[in-house]
This record gives sequence, structure tokens and C-alpha cells, in this order.
Amino acid sequence: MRLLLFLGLLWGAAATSSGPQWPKPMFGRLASPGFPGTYGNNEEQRWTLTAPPGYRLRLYFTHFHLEPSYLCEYDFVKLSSGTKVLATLCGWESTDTEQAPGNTTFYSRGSSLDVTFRSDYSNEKPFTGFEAFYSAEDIDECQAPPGEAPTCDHHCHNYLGGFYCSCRAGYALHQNKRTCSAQCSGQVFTARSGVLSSPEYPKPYPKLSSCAYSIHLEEGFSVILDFVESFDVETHPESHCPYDSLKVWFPGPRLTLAQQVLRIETKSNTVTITFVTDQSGDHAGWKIHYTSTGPPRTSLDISKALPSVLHIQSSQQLLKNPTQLVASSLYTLDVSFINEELLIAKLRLACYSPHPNPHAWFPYLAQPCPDPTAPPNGHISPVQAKYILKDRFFVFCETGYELLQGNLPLKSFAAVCQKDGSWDRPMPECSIVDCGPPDDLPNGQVEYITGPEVTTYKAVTQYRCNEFYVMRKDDGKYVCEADGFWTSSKGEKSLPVCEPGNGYIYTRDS
Ligand SMILES: [Ca+2]
Ligand SMILES: [Ca+2]
Ligand SMILES: [Ca+2]
Repeated sequence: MRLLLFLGLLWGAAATSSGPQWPKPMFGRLASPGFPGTYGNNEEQRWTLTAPPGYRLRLYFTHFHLEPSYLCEYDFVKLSSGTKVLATLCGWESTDTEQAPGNTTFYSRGSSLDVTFRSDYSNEKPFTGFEAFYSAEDIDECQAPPGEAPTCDHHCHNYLGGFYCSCRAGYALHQNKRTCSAQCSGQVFTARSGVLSSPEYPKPYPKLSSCAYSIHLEEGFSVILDFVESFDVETHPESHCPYDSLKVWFPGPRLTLAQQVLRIETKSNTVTITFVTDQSGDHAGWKIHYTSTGPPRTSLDISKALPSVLHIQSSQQLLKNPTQLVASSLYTLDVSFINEELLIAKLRLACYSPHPNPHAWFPYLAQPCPDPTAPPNGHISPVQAKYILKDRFFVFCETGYELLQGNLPLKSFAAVCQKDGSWDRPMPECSIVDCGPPDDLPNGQVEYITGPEVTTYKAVTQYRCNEFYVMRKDDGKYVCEADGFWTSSKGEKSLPVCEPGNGYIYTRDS
């Protein structure tokens, strides 16, 4: 009753407004000619019923009494929507080969219904024909017929004259107004390992979606992709990925995946994965576990070796051109992939850099300096396997030898390794100490003991006093010591003294 009232209102509005006029009422009655009397021979009548868009027509019979015939060939009522025949009816009750309406309610396909009544040239008995009522009702588009795909991907909302779809969070309604496309582009992965998968994995991935995943690691790393668990992307036995496709992009050859690929070693630190799906199919999708490998690791333990620079905060990046001085990048201490020379060079530069930012690093590959060779009678300290930028070494001479650069004596010597891989000073000599000729002794003479004119380290001389003079305190023996002075047996550097004999003759038996 309520439905009829509403339909009446709708019809009234259609009749009085200036909007579209429907050729037939929204509800009504159909009957065979002469009903409730018998219908005549050779009758044919056709009704074309049309509902507004979004509506369908329902029709049921309150009376039905036609001549029965095999497959309703004689007299019949035919219901059709367009070219689709919904039913051909005759008789008054259904048999194996003929259908009578009984209590069935018929529905149009779409918004139009054609009803055709026909009788042939004779009737064996009097038949009273039919009476039927029809009305328009909203199509509940959200109730998909059995065996057909749901109307909406996610949520369906029916209303009188139409319907609309909506999507869950993370999806956007496709322009076809039914499909929910995943919002899955622009995903960036920066961790050194991780997992990515098709949306909803392992449930069927969304349709009409375009996903983009990007793995971006620091330079020096290379990404390895492992396809784990299942790989189920819609395919075709003859054509190459015509429907849905997963593509992996990285510098180098382009690769479109075949199903059997399980691992991709990209040799690249950046990888982009795109996943595009079409409008149909239910497939579980894919899952990728990615890992990365860095360059060879050095054995240097930075945290132990260089605790003083641990506070330096910076981002990690390997040099593009290690021979070029680059000031723009900051570096962390997590530089295990940088070889030892570079690492040390960088750390040293961090200490000595004149750059206004004390945390700026000036990394480049430092050239090692040639191994220093100690001069004869000298040695080098510290002894290192390698000397690189800012490394220094000292030369120490053995006792009795002194540092000499050219002809100039040095108190000490240190050479510093420069960034071009050379030492800043030439190697000195260790020259034997020479005390020089011994001073003349008043009232005395000197004699070379070690050898004629030998005045170098460890050389010995002997002073003696002239006749009538005596040397009271010393024995007159002097040695050239490492400090370059003649030194007496008593450790004195002054000359001995020859004194007069005090008026008496020094004799053997006095
Ligand atoms: Ca007939
Ligand atoms: Ca509807
Ligand atoms: Ca598909």
C-alpha cells in the first residue's frame, strides 16, 4: 500500500512537472481484449512499459487462462526486455513443456518491459485471457545477481533511482565509480632491509591500481630482492604480462619479471618497483624481502680506535670521486665500507680541517707516503705499516751520533706525510759526534791514543805535563763523549792543570 502511494506521488509529479515525461505510467493494469470475457481469434496486442533509469518493472498476474499448446505455439503472453525473452506463457498451469505464470512475479531486465499477447486462428474452448498489474520499483544495484561480481569493490549504497560506491581508507574510487584503486604510489624504503608486498597481500590485490615502491639506500650499497612465499600475478600463457605487471627498475637493463625469478641482485643502491593492475581477476600478489650488501668491510674498529670523534654527527655517503675534495657531504662514523686509508684520512682531516664547520669532513683518498728508511746509526719512530696524510715520524740517532741535515746539526727531526704522498723534509744523516782537536794544555802536551788526529766519539787523548810540572788531581786521560766534549775520567770537561813542582825535585824514592 505504501509502495503504491509513493508510486502514485511519483507519477503525479512526473505529470505536472516540466521534466522528462515517461510514455507509460509508473504502475497500471494490463488485460487481454474483452477481459473478463473470452478473447477472440487472431488477436495481437503489445504493451511497451518503461521505468525511469535506476528503476525496473515488476509484473504479476491475477488471472491467466489461455489456450494451452506445445511450447505455447498457439496463444501466448510473451514478456521481454529488449531482445531478451523473459517468459512465454500459455495455458493455466505449468506443464513439462509449457509455463503458466501462477504466483510468479516477473521483473524486467533494466528499465523496460515488453508484454505481447497473441491468439491464433482458433480456440478449442472459450478462454478468458489474462489480467496483470505492473509497477516500477527501485533496482537494488547492491544486490548483485548470483554468480556475478559485486557491484562495488568495497561499500555499496543503494538509493531510489541509483546507487553509489565508496572505498575503505587507503583507497580512492576509480573513475568507473565502482572500483577502489589502492593509493600505493610513492612509498619509499630507506632501511637496509625490509619487506614490501602487493596491497592486501596475501588476499587478492586491488584492481585498477598503480603502485610504486622505491628503495633508496646510501651509495655503496646494492639491493638484493628475494621473492618470498607466493608469487601470483595475473598472467597469460602467450602474451607477456598483458593484464597485471610487476616491474623492477634499477640502473642497468630493464627487467620485467617472469614467474620463475626468485632473486634479483641489482648491483644498485636505488630500486623502483611498479605494480599495475587491470580491472579484473583475483590473485594473491607478491611479497619481496629485500636486503642489501655493502662494500668490503675493514677490520678497523672505529669506536675503539677513535673515541674522541664519536660525537661527530653526519650523514653517511660514499664519495663519488674520491680524488676530489668534497666539502658538501657529512659523514658518520658508520663507515665500515670505506677502506682504511680513506677512513683514517677523513678522521685526521676532521681534526685538522680549517673549514669553518668543525664537523665538516674533507674526505678523499690519502696517498700513503713511501716507507722511511732509517739512516745508518739511526732509527725511526714510530714504526708503522703505512704512513698517510698527517702521519709523522721522528729520526733518532744512536749514542755518539748526531742529526745532520746538510751540514747543519739538528736538535731533533720530524717529517710529516703530505696529501700528495710525499714527506715534507728529506731524510737527515746520523753523523758521528766529533769533539774536535783537544785544547792545548799550558805547560803540558796532548797525545792521541786512539789514532792520529782521531777526535770522534770514544776517541781517547792523554795529557801530560812538561818537566818540572805535575798534574795533581787527574790522570790526564780524556774521552770524546756523545755530547761532543772531551771528558776526563772524573767526568770533568775542564783541562787538567800542570803545576810547578814546589821547589823540590820529585824523585822516585822521595
Ligand atoms: Ca487459440
Ligand atoms: Ca537503487
Ligand atoms: Ca587483473
